[in-house]
Amino acid sequence: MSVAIIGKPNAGKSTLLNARLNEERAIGSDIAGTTRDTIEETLNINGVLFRLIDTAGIREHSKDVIENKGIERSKANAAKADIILHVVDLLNDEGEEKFNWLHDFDEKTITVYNKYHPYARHHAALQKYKKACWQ
Ligand SMILES: Nc1nc2c(ncn2[C@@H]2O[C@H](COP(=O)(O)OP(=O)(O)OP(=O)(O)O)[C@@H](O)[C@H]2O)c(=O)[nH]1
Ligand SMILES: [Mg+2]
Repeated sequence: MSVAIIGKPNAGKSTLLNARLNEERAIGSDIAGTTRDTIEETLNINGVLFRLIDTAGIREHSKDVIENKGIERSKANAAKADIILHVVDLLNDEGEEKFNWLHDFDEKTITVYNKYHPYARHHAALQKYKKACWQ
């Protein structure tokens, strides 16, 4: 079962991968665009093998050639994965809107609301996603 972890730069994708693997497999940092290429690892959860794919953060208007190649790979991996984890940064991403192209994969997409912090309740993004967070 392949699982593509996708989202905007800095959303916490690599951190999520590392947390699930319990090791620092991918470099995570507060510099947007840290992951340039995809990183794959297998994870066995109760006998079910998952192939976790950490991807380059997706932004629509990058002028960086290498970053754009990474973004193309992110989208390609999302398209062919069995499951998409769409990581959303609640702390910093005020105007989060789902990527338009991601709607094609709604039935296999799980949104992961990341960076939830109680002290940030005033954030617009958190208000918007409050229902989803607490349901
Ligand atoms: N406060 C907070 N910070 C987090 C959380 N998850 C990740 N971070 C931080 O967010 C920053 C970005 O994390 P990464 O995992 O590198 O993000 P990414 O989505 O892989 O970023 P790119 O590779 O650039 O696309 C790092 O400084 C992490 O420590 C969280 O749940 N809460
Ligand atoms: Mg990363």
